[in-house]
Amino acid sequence: MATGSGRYLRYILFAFFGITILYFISTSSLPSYTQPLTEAAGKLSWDDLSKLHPHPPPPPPPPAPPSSEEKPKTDFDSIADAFHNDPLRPKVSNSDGNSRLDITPVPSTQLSPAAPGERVNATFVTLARNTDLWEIARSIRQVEDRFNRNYNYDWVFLNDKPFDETFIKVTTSLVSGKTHYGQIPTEHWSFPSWIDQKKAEQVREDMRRRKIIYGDSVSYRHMCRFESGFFFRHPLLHQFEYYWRVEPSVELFCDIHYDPFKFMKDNGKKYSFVLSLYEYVETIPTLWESTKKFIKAHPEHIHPDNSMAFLSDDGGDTYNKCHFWSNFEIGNLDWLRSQPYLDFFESLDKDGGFFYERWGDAPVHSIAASLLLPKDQIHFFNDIAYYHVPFTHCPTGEDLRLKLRCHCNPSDNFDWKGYSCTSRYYDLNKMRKPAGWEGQV
Ligand SMILES: Nc1nc2c(ncn2[C@@H]2O[C@H](COP(=O)(O)OP(=O)(O)O)[C@@H](O)[C@H]2O)c(=O)[nH]1
Ligand SMILES: [Mg+2]
Repeated sequence: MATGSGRYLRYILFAFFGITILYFISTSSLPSYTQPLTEAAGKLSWDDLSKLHPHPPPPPPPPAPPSSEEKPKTDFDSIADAFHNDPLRPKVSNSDGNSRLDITPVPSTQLSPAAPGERVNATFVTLARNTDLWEIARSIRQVEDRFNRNYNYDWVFLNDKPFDETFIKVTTSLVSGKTHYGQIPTEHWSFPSWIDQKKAEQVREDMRRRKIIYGDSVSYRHMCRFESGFFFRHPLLHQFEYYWRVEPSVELFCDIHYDPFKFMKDNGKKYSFVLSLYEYVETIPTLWESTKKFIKAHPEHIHPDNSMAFLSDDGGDTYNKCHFWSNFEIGNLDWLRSQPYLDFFESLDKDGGFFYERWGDAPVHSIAASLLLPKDQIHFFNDIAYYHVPFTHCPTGEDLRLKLRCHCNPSDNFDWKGYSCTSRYYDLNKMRKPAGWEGQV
């Protein structure tokens, strides 16, 4: 019996001892949880918490005043505080009903404040396939970061097929202006009735054997013809006066510190370029013959102050193959829609060289600009630094490059190299080349 009651007493002592330890553990850990929760919750009131929590705990004691030894707040702390206190940040609950903070910052809908001042009636324009999505995404991001995030111009996308949902979703998210998506009508992307299909096929086969770049491609020819004669007639472009063409995988290396559309309009410019070079002669053997035929048929369209000296070294007898590289261009749509340009395109189109050879839109636009426009309506943008494989335009002049935060290597600049026609453009316009050009020849 004595042994039995002793054992009983031991059980009671053990139980008492265990309960006491548990009490100390639980009470000593409580304050360190409640304190940070109220700080971190910021604008979350206890009323809010009680709505989230079915059985709210009692309100915690007020926080102790900071001691004099408390560490002063660093900048990082105040950034973190501002972040935690952001009233726009969503406060969410765990599946168990406990409140917690979502630590993912909320994206802002406003990328950057818009630059003050008027906008021109202008748009970016891109011809692309759905498969070009990630390459055009890179280009858009560069154009937006360097310029358009502050100007919010629209962007027109054109395709010979319908754009898919992903293309539309991603590009819409990248462009700060409005986006428009259009399908090209079949008659602007097909063989015209007067083209001999057999002859065109033989040409492609011959060019394939001679390994001429894109020589065997039907779609590339439709693309060149469309860019030469039809993109500016697409209904989505009717409302605009200026366009800026952007291709997939291009790069912009410097900040654009003003609105090039406004520059074009204010200065009466109709066409502009950043790179120029010689065309691959195998793709245009009879383009100049066709051009001469047009000059004869429409002398009234040739401007007296033209840039024939850019195209020809013998007063127009032969073509030197110089052209502005049209994967970048900022231009006036009304000029392309004007009678002189339309007559020029129609005359070339009837001769069939888009299919019987492989005429590119770059020499077509360049010949038109050089013959139909006065010299002072063509502009060279030295300050827009640009890359399209394989050529770079990196502004000449260190001062300019530093001010514009350029990241191109000046030694990559193509402007003054032997295969560029930009020196010729400077000479015929009697322009002084930028300081330092001799070092880049
Ligand atoms: N929708 C569509 N766009 C095309 C097609 N072929 C080329 N493009 C676009 O036309 C432009 C020029 O084509 P690209 O491949 O860059 O030619 P490159 O710069 O001459 O080598 C780019 O904007 C392409 O996305 C095509 O078959 N369909
Ligand atoms: Mg390209």
